[in-house]
Amino acid sequence: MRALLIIAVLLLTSAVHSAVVFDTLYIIEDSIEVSTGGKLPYITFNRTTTFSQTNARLILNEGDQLELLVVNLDDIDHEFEVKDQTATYSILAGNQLSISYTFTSAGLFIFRDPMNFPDYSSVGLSGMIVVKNHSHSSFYWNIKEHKSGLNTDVLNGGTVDWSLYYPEFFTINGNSHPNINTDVSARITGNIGDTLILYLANTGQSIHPMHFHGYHVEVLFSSKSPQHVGRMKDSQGIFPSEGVVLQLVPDKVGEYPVHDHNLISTTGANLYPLGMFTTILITP
Ligand SMILES: [Cu+2]
Repeated sequence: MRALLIIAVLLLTSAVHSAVVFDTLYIIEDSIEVSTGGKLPYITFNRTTTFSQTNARLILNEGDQLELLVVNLDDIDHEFEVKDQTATYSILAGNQLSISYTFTSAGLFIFRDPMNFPDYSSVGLSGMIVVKNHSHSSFYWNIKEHKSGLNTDVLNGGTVDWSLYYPEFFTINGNSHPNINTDVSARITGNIGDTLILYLANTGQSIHPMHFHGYHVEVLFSSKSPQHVGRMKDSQGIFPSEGVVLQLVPDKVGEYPVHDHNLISTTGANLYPLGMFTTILITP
């Protein structure tokens, strides 16, 4: 009886905090501008029918039920999945599909097109679902690298030889240095003693060891290596398809660099510094 009562209370508590969230993602093919000024063919999940260089992110609270409509505005058939969930859905060119998900635990989850993986995911079709259990200032990094010829091959229906993958461009939310610092959702800003939460999704195919100068961060979540939770780090390697949540509590003022410690990732077409390089800005 007592156990039943506890279960009833738990159900009631979760019902109070959770909500049904309706959202739509539009699959749109276009191109993004790379750091050297050229264009790269690209497909993204967008929040509206207008193409955006930044992939969509969906922000939920723990326990929320997501009612998601995915609309394929591309002339190519696509698929949809949330990584680590078993179901994969086919969405033919010009069609749409409603999908329901419930996220019972906080963290970071990658959604993507798994068709011919990693081809379509790598040309842009991968975004993040953030599931929160806090109200702290939060920052979001969809980190990715790009090889221009590969994107052209995928979009033309050609085959890709991944053994020849030497990416040339490196982005956070579709931007490279110095434009990352103008993305207020990406640039870490705050005051001494704040609790700042950083959500990182690696939607590329390379490992990205991110180095935080000036401060240490605590690992709150890793989809790949949960044993890292609780560790204090100044560098955190993010593996392909991994979602990581980090917490930064600044202890001093200043502007400090954050960059990918694999230094090719701080370049664009071999020019430095045009890649994954940004700064943290902390004020009193
Ligand atoms: Cu460094």
